[in-house]
Amino acid sequence: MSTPTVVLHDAATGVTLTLDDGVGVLSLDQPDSPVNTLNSRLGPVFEEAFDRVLHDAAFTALVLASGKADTWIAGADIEELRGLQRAEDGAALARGGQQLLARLAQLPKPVVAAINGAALGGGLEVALACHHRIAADHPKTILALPETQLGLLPGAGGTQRLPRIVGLQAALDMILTGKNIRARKAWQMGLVHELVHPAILRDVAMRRARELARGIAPPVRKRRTGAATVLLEDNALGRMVVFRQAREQVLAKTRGNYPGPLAALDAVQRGYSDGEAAGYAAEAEHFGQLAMTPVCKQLTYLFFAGNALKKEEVRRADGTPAAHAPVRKLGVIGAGFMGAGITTVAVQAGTPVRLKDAAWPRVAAGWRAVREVVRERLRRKQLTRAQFDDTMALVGGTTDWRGFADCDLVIEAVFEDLAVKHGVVRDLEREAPRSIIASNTSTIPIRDIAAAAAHPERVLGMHFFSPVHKMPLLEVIVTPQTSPEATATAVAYGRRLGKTVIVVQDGAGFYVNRILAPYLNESGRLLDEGATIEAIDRALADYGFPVGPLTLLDEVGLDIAGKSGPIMAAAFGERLTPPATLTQVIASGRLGRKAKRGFYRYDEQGKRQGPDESVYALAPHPARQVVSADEICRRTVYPLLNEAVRCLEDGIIASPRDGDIGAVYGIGFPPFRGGPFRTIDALGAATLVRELETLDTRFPGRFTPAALLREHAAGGTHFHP
Ligand code: 3H9
Repeated sequence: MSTPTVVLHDAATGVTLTLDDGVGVLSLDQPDSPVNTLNSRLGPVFEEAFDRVLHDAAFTALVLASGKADTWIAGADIEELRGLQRAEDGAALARGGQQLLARLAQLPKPVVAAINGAALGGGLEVALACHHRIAADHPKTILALPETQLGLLPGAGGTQRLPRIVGLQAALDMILTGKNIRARKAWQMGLVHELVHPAILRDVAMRRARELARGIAPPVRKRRTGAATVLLEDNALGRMVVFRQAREQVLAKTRGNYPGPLAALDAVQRGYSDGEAAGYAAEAEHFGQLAMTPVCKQLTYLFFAGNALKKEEVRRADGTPAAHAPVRKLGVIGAGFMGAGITTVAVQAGTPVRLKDAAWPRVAAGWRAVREVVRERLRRKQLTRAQFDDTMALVGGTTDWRGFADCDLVIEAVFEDLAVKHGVVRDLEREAPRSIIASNTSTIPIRDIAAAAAHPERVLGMHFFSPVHKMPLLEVIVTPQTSPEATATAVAYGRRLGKTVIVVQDGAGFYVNRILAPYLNESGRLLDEGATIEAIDRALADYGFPVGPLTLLDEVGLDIAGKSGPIMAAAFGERLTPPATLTQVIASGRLGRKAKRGFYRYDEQGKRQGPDESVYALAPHPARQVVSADEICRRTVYPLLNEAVRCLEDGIIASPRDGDIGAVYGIGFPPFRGGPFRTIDALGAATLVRELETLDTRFPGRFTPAALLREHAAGGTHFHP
């Protein structure tokens, strides 16, 4: 066996072509980057490598590999896409990518992709152009076309190649949702031909390349297609049905706010109706146009803002980074909905948890709630049976303080009552003397809770959102006394749980609930004034929220939401005082979905029926009238934006970026708008001030523009440079 010889190496791009016993290995290991991305410098280097393989008879086949441990190729360099100035440039970039991959696909020698990690966007498009795909069976191997999540569409042939490989419906599902496909699923759906242990990926890829070069057919798993799929996908009429349904689903889901999926659908359809060349042309045209849209700009902003936040260090007053301690064992007090949710994400991250409640039946209910979520992952084959058992073995239930002495962090999720929380703090300082004490309160100021502590420097808030295993945000709330080390530990641990963490200063409602308060209150006032439940929810879902505010209240639970009203009113007076109907609805005993009675009616199974019109009898004016969607959005969203600025002004949030991320990840503020501060920048601070002043004239006291907003309006400046 000969030793591999390096035929080409380009240090700037990290591309190396070696020749190993007749097989070329083209590997990418981008310097100074944790991932491989596709940038414009790569094109000419790849071209040169393809030429060598094509013209040099010593190469009988080619293997494409990544030099990174966990990613194959993470797609086009988003930073470079952000720099595109004109739609024509975007379209040209896409055409360039298509042509390069067409060359790869047309190489007359077999090309094998050895996929050992994330193959995303343009990365997956490279793999799709290869003749044979082998994936490492590892959790880090994910395949996806996430471009629509960035406001784009796959621009390097993905809309044309994927349907022909996995079938139309499976391809549309991937392209329109951008969802991640794990290695095993990719193999089952025919997206990759083989699945192998990561340790032998390279060897199998080399062997397969040699066999293919000798004309030996590889073992191929045949994609199973049911009769219904054949009926729908193998003829023009069936495909028309598929495209129509997909379009309806996209419109129902995006409400027309995201142009990417519709453009992708058009490109796929053109490929079928007018031929592949037309499909490729449509793909490139759309790519260029989408890259220029505000939606794309906001979504890419969120991508980079989220990444920057992930890496930000907690600093001491002198500017030096604060060290964080490892959380080797976690205590959770209170096995209710939130306590069980926190336990779930902690054990899934491998942390042993002591879960304490006052009585065994409550502990057992908490344990069952954890098991339910973990078992769902087993059912979906995201965990093996052994992993499931290992995860559940990390949950230790208790009704006393045994096992707390060596906890590094304890999160309390007990009843929202200050006296009860004080008792917990005192007990914890005795029983878990070296632990950081975190409260999951959503309403009580942390400094009030810390007042009972002998060591307030170890007390902070960790505000998780419900359901904990699904909601991506964590607010870490600090008081002036919280030590930077305690903060750093809570932040690092939150990140380990997979959460996006913002650090906020203490204050009623912290950040997320504070900006939510005027939004929810105003929807209640609109109800008082005669707007219908559907009109309010529809207007704000159309604006881009995942659900309308009254649906949100039903989902969260009216009792839970009702708790913050008096606290916000006490802290901020008239501006954030809840309106009559909200208070009445809560007082009438409606708890929302969990009690099958709220703003909506629910059947016995808890399935939502129509709005509950008997709510109107609780309003000061029971008669209903038409209120325009525009009025509803201005009344609810503008005070939310104004309150976000007040939070910045008051130092609750550290930056507009944190305010944007907190709102998008915490309450589902429409991502395509980039967050409250990006929305203000797009609207113009001066316009918002004018709008708020008009509203303030109609409803004195609730819409007074924040001073900082006025400053930006006067200076014509933006929150984001
Ligand atoms: C596309 O492909 C268009 C094509 O169809 C058509 C072309 C013609 N670009 O997230 P991490 C950086 S559109 C630039 O912390 P993880 C990231 O910013 C693209 N930078 O790691 C960060 O930088 P820094 C479609 C990128 O392990 C660092 O890498 N692709 C890109 O948690 C580490 O990232 C996507 O949308 C990129 N494409 O997750 C995939 N990818 O250290 C986006 C990563 O300076 N990427 N970076 O802050 C991801 O989803 C995750 O980064 C990934 C790794 C799963 C890969």
